[in-house]
Amino acid sequence: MEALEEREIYGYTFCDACTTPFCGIKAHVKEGKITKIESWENFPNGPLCAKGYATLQTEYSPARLGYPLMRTNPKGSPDPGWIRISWEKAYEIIAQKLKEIREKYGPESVLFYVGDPKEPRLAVSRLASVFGSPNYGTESSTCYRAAALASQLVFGVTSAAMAAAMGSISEQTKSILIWGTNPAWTSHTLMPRLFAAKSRGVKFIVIDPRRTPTAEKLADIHLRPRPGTDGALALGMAEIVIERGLYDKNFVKEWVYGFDSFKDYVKGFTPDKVERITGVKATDIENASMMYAENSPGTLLAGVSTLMHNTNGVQNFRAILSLIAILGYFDVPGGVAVPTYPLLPFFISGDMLRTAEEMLDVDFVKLKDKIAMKEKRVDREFVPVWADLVPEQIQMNFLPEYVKSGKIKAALLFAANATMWPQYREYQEALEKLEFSVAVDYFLRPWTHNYVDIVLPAATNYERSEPFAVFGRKVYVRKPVVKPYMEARSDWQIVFDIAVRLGYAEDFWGGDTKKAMDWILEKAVGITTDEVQIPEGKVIPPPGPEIFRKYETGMLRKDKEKGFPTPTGKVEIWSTVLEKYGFDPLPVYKEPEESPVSRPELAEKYPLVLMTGDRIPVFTHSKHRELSWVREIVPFPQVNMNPEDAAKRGIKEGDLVTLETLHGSVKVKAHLTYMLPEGVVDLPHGWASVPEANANDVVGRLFDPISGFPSFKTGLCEVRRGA
Ligand SMILES: Nc1nc2c(c(=O)[nH]1)N[C@H]1C(S)=C(S)[C@@H](COP(=O)(O)OP(=O)(O)OC[C@H]3O[C@@H](n4cnc5c(=O)[nH]c(N)nc54)[C@H](O)[C@@H]3O)O[C@H]1N2
Ligand SMILES: Nc1nc2c(c(=O)[nH]1)N[C@H]1C(S)=C(S)[C@@H](COP(=O)(O)OP(=O)(O)OC[C@H]3O[C@@H](n4cnc5c(=O)[nH]c(N)nc54)[C@H](O)[C@@H]3O)O[C@H]1N2
Ligand SMILES: [Mo]
Repeated sequence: MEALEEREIYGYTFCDACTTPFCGIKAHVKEGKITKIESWENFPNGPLCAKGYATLQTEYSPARLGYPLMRTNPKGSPDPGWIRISWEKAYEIIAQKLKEIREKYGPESVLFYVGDPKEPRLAVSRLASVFGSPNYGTESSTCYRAAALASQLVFGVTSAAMAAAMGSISEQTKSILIWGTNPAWTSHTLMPRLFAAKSRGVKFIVIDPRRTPTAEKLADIHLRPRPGTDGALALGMAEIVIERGLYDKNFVKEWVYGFDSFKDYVKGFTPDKVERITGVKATDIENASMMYAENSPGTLLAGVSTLMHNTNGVQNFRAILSLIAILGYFDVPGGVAVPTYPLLPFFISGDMLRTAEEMLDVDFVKLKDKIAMKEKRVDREFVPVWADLVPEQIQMNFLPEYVKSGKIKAALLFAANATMWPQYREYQEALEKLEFSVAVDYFLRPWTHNYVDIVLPAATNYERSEPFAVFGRKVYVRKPVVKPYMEARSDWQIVFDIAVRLGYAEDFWGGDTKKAMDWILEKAVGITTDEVQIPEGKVIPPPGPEIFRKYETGMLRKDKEKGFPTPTGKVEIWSTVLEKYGFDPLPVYKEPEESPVSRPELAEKYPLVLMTGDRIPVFTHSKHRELSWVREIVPFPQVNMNPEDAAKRGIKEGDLVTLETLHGSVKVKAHLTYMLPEGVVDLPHGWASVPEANANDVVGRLFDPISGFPSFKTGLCEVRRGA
């Protein structure tokens, strides 16, 4: 009896403040209301942070969307004239419109999209496939996936990027290169592992222009390059390592394709030359390279989105991965290791790919169907490498072009924020031009929803059960902790309901989302959700011990041959794939399209280098601004700048300033801090709710031609006092 009472009092769910199911929440529930939340004990991730606790304010926010809304004024009107409609009416309109548009323009003219909140992804991706549209996209068009693409090009698998994102650290690790990431503020649950490594004597090299808490607490050596020059720095480190004979000669001889050309190329990146490019002292580059090579094995923890936020991102990251490769740090104990038995592996055409969500199941999203439809992808003419190597999603950055050319006519948008893109007004216009669009969210967000036809209310992480969570070899499920707010429904349920009305009942388990989750789990690990206890979770024992150097035993290739799943079977520092597409096959360094070096005349007017979107600890992107528990901590938008730069411009702490680039301007307060080096400023993103401070007004639409990623981190700007 006691146990039963316990279950009535506590509910367990995954926090959704970040992206995927991340930390665990234990909710105290009384008479159907949550009275208090705390960390779920023994959950693999935690404890809860300020954002996590603030999810309780989301739950009970009076601003939440409670029922479906439909516009009554035409698009373009300042007021959409929202009226309440029933779910039945909403579904009827959606199904009818989608059928009409499919009839008229073909199924590929409908875009399916999920933003950074990743929980709806599997369901939405499946619906796109069943509907017959390969045009399913996500926010990964600016995040993680380009680093995974770089890893595919070098190693044939995405896993090096995944390892670099999650931190592949073990007892054998002797050095850690933290490159372009600040986990103290963005992945706090990693910090205990990093501090433990530090106390074991592991050496830390941090590469970040800013003096972050991560660098201050951990770095033995902190290099502060000009943003976007990381490729040159990696090539310079490779030059030192090769010149001094510190690389892994056996590995290179046996497994690296293009080493001689690479060796010749890096000769142009001597420490002095790299100092001139990056601004990092030659001796510091030498010391860092020696430390990383001599404390072997080393691993990598990298800003897998940040480092890609410039026009040469894929090649820069390939240069970093090439350094890892020649040092022999790939897939060795303590190095950048690939998990041997990922719970839900993602096998396709010989590559062991793994998506950001860990739980993406190939069959569930019908990846084969997407590949069969790939000629109908709208991104092919813009980013052919991405279109061929990223089978599960299209590149979203060219949405304005897709709509202008008439290829995309309608959109189903889950957790979308139109202002996350550079020059976001063009994306708002694109949405406005569509014949039909639907958005699903917790809140009415005018900056996105003013441009769509119907808005549907999503149930929160306290109110839904889908999806389950996977950590390593552990599976967790949850049950709704409380009833949904008003008429809100879970994202998965909304997808399934729409699918049933489109005539896909059979493909969507008659609308039963639990049966769908059971199907995935059963197929992957032979259990159903009912077999996973709450809160204990379920360990699925691995079939054997971890195996390293999998390329030696044929474990990386579908044909079971030794080697890597690349065209040459080797680590491709010289990429035969890029060569085929007409790109430089070596990981060449190119200046950002707008930099003091590439555009000196522009730098005269805009002398400061601009990074946008360095994360704020208490917000995730555009979220949480409405929650007083965290908004009190960071109440208004500000630009962070070095006090010397400020003094030259007569700017004092708290002054209202205008930050201007070639592409636009914003008005924010100045915060003076030695965290920033001289000549570099940092403008946080996500202030959609303060329109005159939206970072994506000042970022230009300049893209990496391989991945299509925007240059969020490498602009040129000027800051002046006053509005
Ligand atoms: N200038 C600049 N721009 C950037 C970046 C940068 O560094 N600089 N970073 C880029 C990166 S890496 C990323 S990942 C993107 C992120 O950008 P987005 O993907 O746009 O993420 P959010 O701003 O969090 O928007 C999420 C929306 O989903 C809603 N939502 C939250 N949870 C749920 C849910 O479970 N279901 C539903 N239906 N809705 C939900 C929220 O209310 C919000 O409106 O921004 C990119 N944009
Ligand atoms: N609190 C919070 N946490 C988050 C998020 C959030 O919005 N808020 N967003 C989540 C998401 S989607 C993402 S993608 C991750 C991002 O995770 P991180 O990459 O850790 O996020 P950033 O704060 O952008 O940190 C990047 C660091 O790189 C530095 N940097 C910027 N440009 C360059 C460059 O060109 N070269 C080098 N070497 N360094 C550079 C910045 O100074 C900054 O300290 O965070 C996730 N976690
Ligand atoms: Mo991201």
